[in-house]
Order: sequence, then structure tokens, then C-alpha cells
Amino acid sequence: MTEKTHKVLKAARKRALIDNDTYLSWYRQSTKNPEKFWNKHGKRIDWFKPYTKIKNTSFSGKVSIKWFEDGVTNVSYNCIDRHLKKRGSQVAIIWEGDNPYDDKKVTYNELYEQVCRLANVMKSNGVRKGDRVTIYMPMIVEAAYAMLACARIGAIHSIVFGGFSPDALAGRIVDCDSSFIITADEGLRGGRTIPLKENTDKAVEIAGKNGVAVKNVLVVRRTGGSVGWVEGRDIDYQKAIQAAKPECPPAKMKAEDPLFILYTSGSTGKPKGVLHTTGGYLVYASMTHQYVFDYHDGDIYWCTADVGWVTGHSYIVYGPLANGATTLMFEGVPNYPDAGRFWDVVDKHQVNIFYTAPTAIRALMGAGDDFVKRASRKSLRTLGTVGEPINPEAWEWYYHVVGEEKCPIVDTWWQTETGGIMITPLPGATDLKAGSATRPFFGVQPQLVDGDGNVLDGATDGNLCIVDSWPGQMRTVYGDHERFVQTYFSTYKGKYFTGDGCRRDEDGYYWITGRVDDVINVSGHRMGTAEVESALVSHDKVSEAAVVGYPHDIKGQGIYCYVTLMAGEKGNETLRKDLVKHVRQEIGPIASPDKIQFAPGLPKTRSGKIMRRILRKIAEDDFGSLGDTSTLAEPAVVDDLIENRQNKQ
Ligand code: 6R9
Repeated sequence: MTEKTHKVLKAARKRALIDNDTYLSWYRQSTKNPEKFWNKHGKRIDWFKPYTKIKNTSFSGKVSIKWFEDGVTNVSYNCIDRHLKKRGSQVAIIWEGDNPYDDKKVTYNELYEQVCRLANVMKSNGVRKGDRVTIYMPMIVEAAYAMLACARIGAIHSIVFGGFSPDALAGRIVDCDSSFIITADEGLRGGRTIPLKENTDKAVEIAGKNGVAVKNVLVVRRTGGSVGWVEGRDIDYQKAIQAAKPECPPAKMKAEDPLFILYTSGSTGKPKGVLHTTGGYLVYASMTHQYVFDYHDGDIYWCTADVGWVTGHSYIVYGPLANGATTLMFEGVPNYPDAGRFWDVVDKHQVNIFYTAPTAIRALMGAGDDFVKRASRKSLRTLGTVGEPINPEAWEWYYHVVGEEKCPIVDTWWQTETGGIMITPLPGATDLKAGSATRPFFGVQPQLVDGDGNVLDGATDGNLCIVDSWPGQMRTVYGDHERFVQTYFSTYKGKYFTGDGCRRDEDGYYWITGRVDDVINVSGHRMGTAEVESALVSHDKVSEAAVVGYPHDIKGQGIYCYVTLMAGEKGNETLRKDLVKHVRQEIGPIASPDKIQFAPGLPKTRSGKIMRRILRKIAEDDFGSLGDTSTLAEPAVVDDLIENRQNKQ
């Protein structure tokens, strides 16, 4: 296959921090002598006590990952204090509200004061180094303050995306035994409110029944809507902040002290608490932010993610602020008030670097070019995507229509687990191919293997592994190191297995083809099919469920559910609606099933394993190629599944 190549743009190369020769030579150094390379780049952040040890990592046996381990630093200090002298009055955060008339700017001086005050509020309520603090917030500046205040005092934050239900929130509070929660009265998105405090109240109750007593709930007034109040437990954010001292010294943190936990879905079991630590994470997040986006001093940078996902952690808050950037935080959605919102905001705040998800690009492409063209977009210089594979049509539209062929597109592949961008073009160095994440970042050594773990060379398809550690890598699954080892290092011994399939072409470019495990990617959000299945079977009319992904024009993948009912129950529209509601309650709106097929039976092997391959094919309406069904216990169930498929074309 030959794909069209877009050569590095001349203007991009002229301005770029890294040209192709530099990329090649740095990459060689980074893999030949990682110690030397990272010794140099670890110094991009400030250390209270410099490290002397650099890399101490092993992907075999018990698996242990330590970077800069004897160094002492603080993430909040690096994101705020160290910039104050030079850029105290520079804007750190531009906040753009859901309503286009609502915005504000926060300078580094103001950020310092707000974060210190909040850190003091937390301290005076008993939050100590190492305690877990749950953040369940809308996209308001206080969410960034909360993260940085935790980092300042050494508390470990666990952000739960505002789209998760009380049940899902409770599960995460219990898993990390968190007794302090920061939330808001309500969130606001696309003109609609989200009952965050009400959900928190429910979650606290559920957590209580599961043995975790939440001591305090700190509540920001966002909409002013009326909410329940528990005296002695709930704290009014604004009042508490005003009463707190505006100075709080940053805690001395060891490089390997935890910074945050972020729950993410895998192919089995409950979501895992991915644990990231202090030094290596910040070095990697800030370095990738600088070079991948070719960030220069004074640039206005906008990543449209939510802080509830890893992209928001690394590329709205930690990476950009560590670099002294101006980062834009957007509360709203791409199509409110209309599909031109992104481009209006680009003009309004003169955004230079814009980073979003393929699902948003596809949706906006569908709304037509006029929405794009009514904005000038003259400030734009670099465009980026993340979260899922981008189809070449959407890529070309982004490149030609949004960027007018003047902006390189960085298609950045990475994961919650990797902490930062792993495979990506660099704007001034890499020729682009629509749909390819191209080449590895410094220090990243990808490898493709077949199902038996044989290493595959040259142009080939395979399972994507990474063979050596990089500083941003997750260190463990919170509270369950064995699960960390099992999940990531046991499929292919001694290698980190990403769960993604991938093709490498004749130029050595990487093309991520999507998950090869039972994880689906819906609008860039990761979901374990097992989680949706367990939500479905917790409904009293359901006896069994199997969930697969199917191609969806906008979302990338849709959620297709096969449901077997209890004896005597009948599948109808009312029950379908009820099941959708039930899943939304159990997990949250992001897990809403798109299709539900009632099935008298599921195709299983004689040993009782559900044959997902067959279910996927039927959901794709591609049952001409079902492959071998002879190992099925009851081959006849397949005919019924085909007959009643929900995606008939
Ligand atoms: C950052 C983030 C990780 C999974 C990953 C892969 C998919 C992310 C991608 C991409 C193709 C890209 N993914 N970026 N696939 N091209 N540029 O999204 O983290 O939520 O943990 O998801 O997303 O399948 O394994 P996370």
C-alpha cells in the first residue's frame, strides 16, 4: 500500500525546535544510552535535591520502575512558583465557559495564590501527604487549582470524569479509600446542567455502605443551583478559600512519590487505578508538550479534552504549566451554541496550537465547512489529535479545511498508562501520512510481535509492545501490583504490552489499528466490554450479556449488546429503553448502549467461552465471513443472531 505523504511544511521547519536530523540523532542517543539522555533532560524541571540515579527499571519478574529516584521536587512548584519571577503577570489559564459570553483569565500570580489558599484549606481539614483526594468536577479553573493544590501538599488526586454515575464514582472512592472530595454544585455543558453534588451525595452514601467514610466534601458554586447540604461534612469552597492563608510552602516530594491515580478500563474486571508518580511523569509530560506541539514561549495552547481523562492531566494542566505556557480550558462542547464554536474560540483567544479528538473532527466535518470558514483561524499553527485512530478522510479535512494546508497535524498515540505521548510526528521534522501516528518519541522503543510473541521485523502487522521504560510510564495499579504485572507484562514476557494492534509500513511509520483486547473506544473514551456486560447482567431481567464494538461514523465505535433474558421475560422496546437507562445509572451516560439485540442464546465454545469474534462480525453486518463455527456448542444460535441483527444494511 502506498499512502500520500505530506512533506514537512517549510514554515514549520524554519520555526521548529527539532528538525529531522535532530530527531534522528536524539532518538539514537535516547535508545543507545538512555541514562545519558534522560540525565540531561531530567534537568528541564527544577529539583530541590538533584538526582544522582537516573534509570532503575525492570520489565521482568516483579516489574519495578523508578526514575530519578533520589531526586526531590514538587510538581506544583514546577508548574507555578518557578515561573513567578519571569511571568507572574502572564496568563496561565484562559477559561472559556459553556456560554460564549463567559470567560476569564488567570495569571501565574493569581494561580499561585489560589492554589496556596486551597492547599491550606485542605491541610486545615486534615488532608496529609499520601492521602487520596477525589476530584469530581466540571471544566472550571478550580479543577486545575484542585490538582495543583494536591500536588503542593503531596496528596494523591483521583479525578473522576463528571460523566460517571454515582455508582461509578463510589467504586473509585472506595477503591482508593478516599475521604476528601472536591466537587461543584452543578456542571454546565451545552446549556444543560449536570447534578455533580447530588451525584456526590449518592456516591458518599454508597461508599459509606462499602466501608469508606467520606469526611469532607468541598463544593464550588458553579451554577448556584440549590443542592443538599450536610452540616459538618460539606464545605463551601469560596468561603473557605477567602479565610485561608495565601501562602503554602510546597511539600518536598521524592521523585517516586505518587502524584495521581486515574481509573481506566481494561479487558477484565473493574477499572484499574493507574498510578503515576512525580519526577519522571513531569519530565515526560513537559518534554512531550514542548516538542510534539513545537511549543514556543508566548504561544496560546488549547487542548479540548476534559481533566477527567489523562489527556487533560498531561496536556491541559501539568505539561503546559510546567513549560510556563498559557493553557486554555474549555467548559463546553464542540457543537454549542453551534458547530462553529471551536473555531470561534480559536479566533477569540488567538489560539496557536489546537489539540482535539477524531470524534469531534468527524462530527464537525459532518456539520459542513461554513462553520469553519466563518472564523479566520489565522492564529493556528499546529493541530493535533488524540484518543483513537483518525480515518484519513477526517485527517484530510482537518488538514485542508481547518488548517488550510498551513498547519502540520500531530496524530499522537499514547495511553493513560504511558503518561505522555509515545508515537507522534514532530511538526518540523516528520513528513505526514494521513492516519499514521508516524514515529516514536525520544526514548520510546516500539516492537511488533505476533500472537506467540515472535518479534516481527520490517513492514508488518502485529501487536504493539514497548521494550524499555520511559520516564512517564505508570508505576503500578494502585493497591494491586500483581494486577499491574499480569495486565501489562505477562502476555509477552519482559515487554510492556499496549493492548493495541499496529501496522509498520516500509518507511518505519506506525499505524495504530485499534485495540486487540476486549476494550472498545467510544468517542475516544475507553470502555471495557466486561464493564458494560456486568452492568447489563445486574438488571434483574437479564441472564447473560455480551458486548462488542462496531464501526460508528462519528463515535469511531458504537456499543452493541447481545442480551439473553431470564426465562419468561420478553424483549421489547420498553425493556430496551430500560436497559439503556440501567447502564447509564451503573456506569454513566458515556456507556449508553447504541444497539441492543435480544438473543435466545450466545455462541459459545464447548468449554463455555463466548465467541466474540462471531458477535463482532454480526454487529458489523459482515456475517459472510464468520470463519470456523464448528467448535461451537450450539451452531444454530448463530442463525438466530444473524436473522435478528440490529445493524442490517
Ligand atoms: C491518551 C488516551 C488509550 C487508547 C490506546 C489506543 C487509543 C489513543 C490514539 C489511539 C490510534 C491515536 N488511541 N490515541 N489510537 N491513534 N493517536 O487516549 O488514553 O484513554 O487510556 O486510551 O486509545 O487504542 O490504547 P486512553
